Amino acid sequence: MNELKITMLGPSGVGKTSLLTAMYEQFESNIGRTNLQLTPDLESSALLQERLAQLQNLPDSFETKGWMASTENYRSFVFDLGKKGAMPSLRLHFQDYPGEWHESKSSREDKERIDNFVTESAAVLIAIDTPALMEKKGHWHAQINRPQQITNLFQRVYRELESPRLVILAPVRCEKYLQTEASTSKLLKCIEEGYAKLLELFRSQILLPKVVVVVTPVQTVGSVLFSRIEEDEGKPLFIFRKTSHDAQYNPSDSEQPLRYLLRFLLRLHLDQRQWRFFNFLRKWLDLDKELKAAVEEFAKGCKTTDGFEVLQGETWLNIS
Ligand SMILES: Nc1nc2c(ncn2[C@@H]2O[C@H](COP(=O)(O)OP(=O)(O)OP(=O)(O)O)[C@@H](O)[C@H]2O)c(=O)[nH]1
Ligand SMILES: [Mg+2]
Repeated sequence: MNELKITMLGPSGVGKTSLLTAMYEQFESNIGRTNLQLTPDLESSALLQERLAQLQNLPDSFETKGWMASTENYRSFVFDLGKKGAMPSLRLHFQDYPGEWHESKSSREDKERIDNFVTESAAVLIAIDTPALMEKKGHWHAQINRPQQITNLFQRVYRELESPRLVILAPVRCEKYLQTEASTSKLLKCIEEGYAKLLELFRSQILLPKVVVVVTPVQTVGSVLFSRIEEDEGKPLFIFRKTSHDAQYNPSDSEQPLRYLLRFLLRLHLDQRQWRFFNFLRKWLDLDKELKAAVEEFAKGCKTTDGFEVLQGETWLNIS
């Protein structure tokens, strides 16, 4: 089966694995009407179940620390996409590594592996710890989200790109900032500022025609709001609170990155140009009109308001 790789990019603890979990979970619960099925392989399925249980059972008040050592090893999550009850036609391979690999203390090999993941990926999802970006005028942003290092990574990897690529900026833990229109536009403004150099690189003459950049704020839990930052020996603890003791797990828009991904792939399929990287996509949906219609229906649900924005490369998302 043809396989496409996607990298979950971001330092330790920003929420890569939770984002992936929520994305799959909401795909499953939102997809009801469409004739699509996303099936995790054995290993991925077990891990997703455990991570989902964690997200569903967060305590009333808890903290996250951007500086904690990862407890996870490199994992890849494999999903097969197809019609319900039919043989799948495309394998999506999400590479989810421990964010620790970005740190100076990690080995050169580990750092190189991240570059290699991005090199071979059709799409990259950058998980952004939103409170670190927004609170205290972004005081903790550099330390926790490492935007400069991420920019450097793309400077190394996105050279002489042969085919288009999709970059999704996914602010997570952003419940608090999506409450009003004013705070939502502030979130977008802070992303443009906090990732100014990265976005400038993508907007450069050579990359602009090839790189699609979208912002998709994802509420992986929904019922938890950022409350405050406490400092412990100069290190930040981000304290979160449930909106009420019995507030239920209530994720919102977590499947949106997948909708954008499929929209991009459908567009490449329709394009019919020869891209070495995506050659197999030209035939992907030719034999199965129903699958094509299902992918199209799902892709049409990409949001473009309430904090969602296509920053560049709109033509690569045009499927009409
Ligand atoms: N407030 C809040 N906390 C979350 C949310 N999602 C995840 N968390 C917490 O953040 C912690 C870290 O998230 P992970 O998804 O494991 O982060 P990661 O980027 O995969 O980290 P590494 O695997 O170490 O690189 C989790 O253990 C959760 O408790 C969310 O939507 N809101
Ligand atoms: Mg992880």
